[in-house]
Amino acid sequence: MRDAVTTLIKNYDVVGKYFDRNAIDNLKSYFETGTARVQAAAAINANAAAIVKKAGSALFEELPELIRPGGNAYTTRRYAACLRDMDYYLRYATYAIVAANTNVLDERVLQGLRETYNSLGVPIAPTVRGVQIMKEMVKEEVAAAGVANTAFIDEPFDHITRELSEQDV
Ligand SMILES: CCC1=C(C)/C(=C/C2=NC(=C\c3[nH]c(/C=C4\NC(=O)[C@H](C)[C@H]4CC)c(C)c3CCC(=O)O)/C(CCC(=O)O)=C2C)NC1=O
Repeated sequence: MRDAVTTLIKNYDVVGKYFDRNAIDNLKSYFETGTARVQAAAAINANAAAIVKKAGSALFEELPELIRPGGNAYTTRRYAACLRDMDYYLRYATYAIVAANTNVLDERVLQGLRETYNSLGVPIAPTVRGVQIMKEMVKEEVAAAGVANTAFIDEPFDHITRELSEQDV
C-alpha cells in the first residue's frame, strides 16, 4: 500500500536520484492539498452512512429494475450486499484521498473484482453509476464543510469507474 510520498521515494530510489524539480513540484502539490484532504476525510466520516444510503436510493430510483424481481439487487440479502459494496467504495476512496494515491484501491478493492462481479451477475454499468452518484454527493458534503476546490475528490471514484469498466482484450 503506497501514498503519494512513498511512491515518489520509491521511483527516485530505483534510479538512485535526488528529488528533481518534477519531484519537488509533486511534493509541493501533495502538501498544499494536505489540509483539504484531511478535511474531506472528516466530512466523509461524519456523513458516511447517510451518503451510502442516499446514493443507494438515488441509484435505485434511477434504475428501479435493479430491485425488481430478476434484478441483481432484488431480495433483502442482495440489496444489503449492494449497499455494503457502496460502503466499501466510499471507505477505500477516503483512504485514497488521504494518501493522494489510488494504490490502496488496486490492492484492496479492485483486484479480481470484475471477475467476481461477472461470475455473480452483478452488473458493472449500474455499479459504476452508483460510484459516480456517490462521488457527486461526497463533493457536495466536502464543499459544505468549507473546502473550496473539491476536484481532488474525483480521482479515486473515477479510478474505480475506469478499472471496473475496462474491457477484456
Ligand atoms: C473491500 C473490497 C470488497 C469488495 C469491493 C467486495 C465486493 C463484493 N460484492 C459481492 C456481491 C454483491 N455485490 C452486489 C452489488 C450490486 N448489485 C447491483 O445490482 C448493484 C448495481 C450493485 C450495488 C451498487 C450484490 C447484489 C452482490 C450479491 C450478489 C449475489 O450474491 O448474488 C461479492 C461476493 C461475495 C459477497 O456477496 O460478499 C464481493 C466480493 N468484497 C470485498 O471484500
